[in-house]
Amino acid sequence: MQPEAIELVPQPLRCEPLDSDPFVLGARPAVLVGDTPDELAVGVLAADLLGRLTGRPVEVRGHGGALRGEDVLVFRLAADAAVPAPASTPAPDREAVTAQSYRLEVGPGRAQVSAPTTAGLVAGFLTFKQLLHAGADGVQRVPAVHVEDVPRYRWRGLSIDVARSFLTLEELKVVTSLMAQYKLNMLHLHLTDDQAWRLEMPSRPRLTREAAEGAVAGGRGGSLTVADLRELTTYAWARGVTIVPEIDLPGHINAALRAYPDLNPDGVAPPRYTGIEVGFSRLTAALPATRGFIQDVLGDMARLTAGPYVHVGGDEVLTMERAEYSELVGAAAQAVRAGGKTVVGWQEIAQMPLEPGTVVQVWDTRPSLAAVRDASRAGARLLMSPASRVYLDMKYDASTEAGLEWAGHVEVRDAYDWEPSTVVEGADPDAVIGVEAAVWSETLHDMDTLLAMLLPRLAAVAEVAWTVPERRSWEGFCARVARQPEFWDRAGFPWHPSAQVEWG
Ligand code: TNX
Repeated sequence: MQPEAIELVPQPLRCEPLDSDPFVLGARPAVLVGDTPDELAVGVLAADLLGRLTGRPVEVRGHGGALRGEDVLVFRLAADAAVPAPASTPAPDREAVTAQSYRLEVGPGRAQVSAPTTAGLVAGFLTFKQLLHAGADGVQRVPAVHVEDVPRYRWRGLSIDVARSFLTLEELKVVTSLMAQYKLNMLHLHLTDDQAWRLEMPSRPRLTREAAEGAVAGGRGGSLTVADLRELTTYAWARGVTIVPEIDLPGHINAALRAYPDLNPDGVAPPRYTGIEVGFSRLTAALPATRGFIQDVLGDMARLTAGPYVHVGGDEVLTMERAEYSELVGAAAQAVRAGGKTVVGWQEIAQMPLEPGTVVQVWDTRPSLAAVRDASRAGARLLMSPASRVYLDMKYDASTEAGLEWAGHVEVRDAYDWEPSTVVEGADPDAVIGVEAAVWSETLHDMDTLLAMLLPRLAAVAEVAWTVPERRSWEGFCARVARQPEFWDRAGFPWHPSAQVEWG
């Protein structure tokens, strides 16, 4: 029997079609797992998805629990299943990346995912799911295959701006499962901006009481409760995704200035802002209320987030001297560290002294990046989000209805054909922690518009972040991504039929 073409996005490290019969998702599939709660969680996720595909409930049992005639999907948590990190993985992340690796072995009657961690098991299952296609007879099959896979970068992110226009908890879950489909593992939530404050802060209840309903004109208001964040965190965890919350300061802060008038030099709350200009609002270091505010909200944020990172923003403060900027961002960073978390900030924070390990998110490649280069040599990590490549709120071309154009048009090939380690000239390649796409919502006010901006470009960025350079090619990506609309259409996701890809 002719081995079928294996079309995966992102492309795995190694993938060998086997010359045997496929795995058939027949009348009696079952999921078998080891006896840890984590394995059970992955098993339940898998059984749920397979159950939806087959229209019948799928049982989860222990490893010895297969019944005769069942087609089994087996999950095995095992240290010896680890696939070593590739040579192009930055040295500090070798271990973290290996922990996300998996092996997948598919043949008739049995498919097995083995991995050293739950995150690896989830990644392996999502590969299995991508390989599952319905034949002309309507039966779902996975070709016989052996996959050994490990990501290049530990941080494969998507940043979502819920501040300019809100997304509900349920919508954020949809985004999270789409991320997981492409093995993206960091969901960055831009929770605050001039227009609104979107997350309940226990120490500062006025933020969401007074400033949650704002939005860009035409956008949506709303906010997440602490319980919502907890629910999203669990949902994301089960799919291998960690949440990175951002509280943006000392600029992009008009919403907070409205809720707490004592943050304004004249003590007067400014009006609601619904425009799309940036850089006009600011905290003021000399005011007595400012320090306490920073400590309260970043202390809350460090406590509320389950993941290891808190993003403090720091971008586009156009009206502040460097000393005051350093004082305010320094206070934010200190509050994050006091809460036991690692600081992330936009590239502007590289102009001040940083603790080693701080993550600097590169977004604007027009100005000199000498300060970012120097920070990387002094121990900062770099997260690559060059706007001209991965700002997925940029129009594909002049005919795209929604979207901005300040960083140019970003076609699928632009999002695909670039190398993260050369974005910042002279930076230490070992400093690169990963890649993150971003969607800003000034012009994206509903899920359908957002999804058509993400698809197919999110798949392109995911491959940049996951796949080693020697396994990547634009032609290869085109051939593989052309099969993805099957999933998008089944989920009812709108997508952009870019003319750069020959859709099957
Ligand atoms: C730049 S990226 C911004 C955002 C805008 C975005 C629009 C960054 C750190 N700041 O405030 O929403 O451009 O593309």
